[in-house]
Amino acid sequence: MGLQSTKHSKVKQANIVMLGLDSAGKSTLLYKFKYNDDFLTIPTIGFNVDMIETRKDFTLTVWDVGGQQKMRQVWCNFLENTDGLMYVVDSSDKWRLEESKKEFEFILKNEYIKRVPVVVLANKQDLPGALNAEEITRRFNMKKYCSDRNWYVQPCCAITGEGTICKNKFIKQ
Ligand code: G3D
Ligand code: MG
Repeated sequence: MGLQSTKHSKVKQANIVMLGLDSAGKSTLLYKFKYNDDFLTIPTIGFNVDMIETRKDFTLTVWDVGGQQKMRQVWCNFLENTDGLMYVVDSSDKWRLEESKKEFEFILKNEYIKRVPVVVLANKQDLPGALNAEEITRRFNMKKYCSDRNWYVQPCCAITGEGTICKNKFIKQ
């Protein structure tokens, strides 16, 4: 796998799958990446997909897959040809943190994304009591569960866009 480019085009392209529980902020992040704007989101039924031009010659195809219980069962169908996984966490939702972690651990076992780099987006940092990146790193057992791949935990706020542009992604920890 890796970056794709064709003979006739110098544009490189990578497939990014964005997962996380419902309401973590995936669709808000996607709109922020794409339009640098706020959107009124509605719960995603199925998935959204968008191309994001990061530079003139580099495009990310981002798959934003619904996070409701029913959709989690089909997450694995989106993982073939994935170059990077973005896992979005509502850092302020302590009640569902364990549930989110379980889904994360489960998806990491999938063969298609073995050794694929992971960025955990510790979203909703603007909300009171939100766990910071260090705490999410610890709670998600990143060092243990991602020991076979490059990973990074990025604190962010999809509403303001803070933390959504990071130069050091996919640093091996
Ligand atoms: P999802 O695609 O992961 O299911 P959405 O989540 O993007 O639909 O977002 C779910 C709700 O969380 C939305 O609010 C959205 O505005 C809010 N949200 C997303 N990111 C942030 C953030 O960084 N900070 C705060 N405070 N809210 C955020 P509603 O009210 O429409 O349900
Ligand atoms: Mg959504």
